Amino acid sequence: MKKVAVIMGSDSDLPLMQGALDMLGKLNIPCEAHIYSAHRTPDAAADFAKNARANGFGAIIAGAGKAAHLAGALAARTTLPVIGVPIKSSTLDGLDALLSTVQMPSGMPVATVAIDGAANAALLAAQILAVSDDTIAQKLEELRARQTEAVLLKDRALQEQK
Ligand code: RP5
Repeated sequence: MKKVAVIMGSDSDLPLMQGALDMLGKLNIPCEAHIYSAHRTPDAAADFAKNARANGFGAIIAGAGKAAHLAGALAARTTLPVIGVPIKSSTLDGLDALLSTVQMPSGMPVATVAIDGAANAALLAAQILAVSDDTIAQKLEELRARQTEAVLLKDRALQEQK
């Protein structure tokens, strides 16, 4: 099975990015987490991205805050799908990170999820791998079914309050 990389710009991003790691764990998808910064460790970030496909990764999740260029910097050095997570870690409430992550030039896509959307990034990575992996596809179906059931249970509880 292909691995998913979860890269974050700082250790201060870990509490938020843990949401992606937890979701990948729930789906039994092997993953590796690293702290690499587009600005503070540009060479390490570039080396990771350049070698990611050869090292068995199928998708990269990149979370960063402020001037969040990490996802774009990784995407520039690999043709693996890169999913950006803009992180709310500044006085601008994450809008800075959202724009820095999502506004990629044409020819260089980053699939950007919502501000702080780490769990959704993991789900999207799983859905990408599931295109050619039936085990992950099955796990995703099961997760969706549980999610549906949980919402319907809440609806039933609401109806009983009336
Ligand atoms: C970004 O700056 C990081 O991704 C983090 O969200 C933010 C603050 O980093 P620290 O100063 O806490 O290391 O590069």
